[in-house]
Amino acid sequence: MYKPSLLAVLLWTCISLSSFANDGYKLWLDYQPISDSQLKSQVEPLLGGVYFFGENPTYEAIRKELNLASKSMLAKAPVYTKERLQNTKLWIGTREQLSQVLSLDQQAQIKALGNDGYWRGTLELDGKSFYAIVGNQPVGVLYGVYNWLNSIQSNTFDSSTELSDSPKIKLRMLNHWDNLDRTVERGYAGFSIWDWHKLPGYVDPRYIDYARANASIGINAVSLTNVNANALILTTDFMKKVKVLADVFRPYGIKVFLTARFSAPIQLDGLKTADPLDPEVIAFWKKKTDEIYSFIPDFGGFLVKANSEGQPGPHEYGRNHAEGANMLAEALAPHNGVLIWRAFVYSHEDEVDRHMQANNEFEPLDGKFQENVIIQIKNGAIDFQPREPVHPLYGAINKTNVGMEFQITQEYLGQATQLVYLAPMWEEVLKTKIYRPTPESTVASLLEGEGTGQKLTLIAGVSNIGTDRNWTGHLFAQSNWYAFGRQAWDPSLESKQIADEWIKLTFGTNPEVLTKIEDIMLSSHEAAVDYMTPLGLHHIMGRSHHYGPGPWVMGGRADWTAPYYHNADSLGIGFDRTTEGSGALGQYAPEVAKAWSDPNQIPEKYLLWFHHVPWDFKLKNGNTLWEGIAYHYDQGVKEVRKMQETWASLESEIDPAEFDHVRQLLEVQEEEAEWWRNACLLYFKTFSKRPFPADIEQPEGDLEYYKSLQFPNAPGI
Ligand code: BDP
Repeated sequence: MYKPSLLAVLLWTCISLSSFANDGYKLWLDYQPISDSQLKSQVEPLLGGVYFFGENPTYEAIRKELNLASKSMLAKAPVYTKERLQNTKLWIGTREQLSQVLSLDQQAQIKALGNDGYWRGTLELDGKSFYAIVGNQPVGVLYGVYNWLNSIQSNTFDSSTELSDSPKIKLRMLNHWDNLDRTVERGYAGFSIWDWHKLPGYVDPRYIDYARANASIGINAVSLTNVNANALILTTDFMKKVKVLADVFRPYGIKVFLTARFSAPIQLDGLKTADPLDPEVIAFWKKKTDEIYSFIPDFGGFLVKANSEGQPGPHEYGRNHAEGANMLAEALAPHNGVLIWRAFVYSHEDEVDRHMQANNEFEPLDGKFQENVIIQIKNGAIDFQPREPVHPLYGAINKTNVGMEFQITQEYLGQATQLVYLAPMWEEVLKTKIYRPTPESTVASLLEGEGTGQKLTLIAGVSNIGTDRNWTGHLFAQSNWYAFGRQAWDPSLESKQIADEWIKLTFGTNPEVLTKIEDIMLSSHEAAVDYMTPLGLHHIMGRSHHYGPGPWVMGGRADWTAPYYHNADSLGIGFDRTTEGSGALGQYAPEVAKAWSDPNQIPEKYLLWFHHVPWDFKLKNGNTLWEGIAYHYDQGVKEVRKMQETWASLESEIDPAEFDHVRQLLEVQEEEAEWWRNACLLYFKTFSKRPFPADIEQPEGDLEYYKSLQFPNAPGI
């Protein structure tokens, strides 16, 4: 008789345990078995009689999703019926397809929801009731189905309640900063998921899972390549590869965009110039664009970074951004394509405060861009800092389409080792009052086109996705992808509500787990700001890789050094952007400029962003500025320890693999938070020459040691 050795038994145990472990691959689409009997009694009959009104590739995608969900939630496949009335319970179709069974009122209500909207609820016909998921277009139906599945997973589904929703923003877009060699600029989750070498022949199933994940949260556009662009993506060989991705994404309602390198006419066709007014250049882009559309008839358009950080652009030829953008927009217009032009434009040759340069470039051009151009503006004027006041370009231009650029990848927010839930930061930006173009305007209302009538609306996020098994490196970084999609769909959503949704989908519906994880997530951003850049400090990260603290970073171009931003000296610290300083505050609406010009009135979180303040300046709570800085750094570390404790208390409730993954990373985060606190406080003390408050954990270590640290393997450069 075969007797297994101890080793074999151990191995087997490991294998079977690991097959239960959750590696995070399924994201928030990990359809758990339904344990609640009441919920099951509602869902089971519906999936036992599904009827589709018609056929198309998106319905095929829905069918695949229902198969997956049903097998996992109910341990059986759904039953699809061919006859509308017999044995059917769940109806899926468009408003037009269901027009015979919807009342005129219902049809009008659904029509008003637009292309991507959906309605779900119960319909009565011939004394029988049916649950229906209806959209104006198949993609709206898809969103409705995902919303329905989401409600089942979070145990909120109730067939007697009608529900409808539609997005407030037209383009909800991921910007990948993926290079053609599969490295990812500012990528902390492995390599690019676009396997250019194996495309077009091999379609990695991951592309489909990526599309499912995006569609489930309403993302409907992706730019595949880095904004620091490589012209080769525009060659015919690459178009064939991109076409395959576009074909995979189409049923999921996702359009593909590419980044266009402004000098491509020179690099690809050997032209002598890339001058946007040159007839040969114009002809090049027209031909190139027509060729792309011959492969991808619904190609979204181009995303362009020009004349910034060394990228080529119209300035080389004495042309402005509008001339550059409009030339490309004209090539796209006959195909209904969109040209997204980034406002992240600054130059070290310009002596003016970097904060002001984008406004200086773009305000005079307001109204001069073609209708199919969107100016994509980062949330703040410097660069995705842990906390950044809103970009003054919002509201300053209002005769041009504007769109938001957030950064989901955590370049400045802990990269792959830190748990930082970003939705509260985005919510803060979206809700900021900007008073232009109307006295009520907020960033969100402007993005939605209120007050400007802007039709082409956009919220983009720089992707945090890579080849890591769990897609985003840190399990909790998945919540940022999720939250981005939700906020882009509806910028008025609260970050707490989104956290709730994600937690239920990821960890289940146990209320204790929910409350604890919510605490961790909702405190995480403020904690990171505290231990990195409190009170409006900014851009004091390590050189180039931006990993860890580097308030001492000097040398090279001034606007890439830390002292350019913190200006610490024996008197005080901060960047004076008042009229006595750079004057950047004058670029905001007068209401904002006035309130923020006074160091005693400005919200303290932005104090050092706009003011150079003496070390003994009195904060609202009576502490001096120096004490306040020290308390914030200390508080940040304490918050991370609290997060660790809360997580530890959840051990019995969380999948062991997930639990341990997060536990280990929180340990790293604690060390990194301490490092930030120690290094920054020791460094700033060399200027303030004041003691640390006695009741904080005293910063340890030697400043010279912190300065000497090198990270040649830091990812994402
Ligand atoms: C900065 C990044 C850099 C990007 C740049 C951009 O450090 O890698 O190329 O933004 O947005 O945050 O273009």
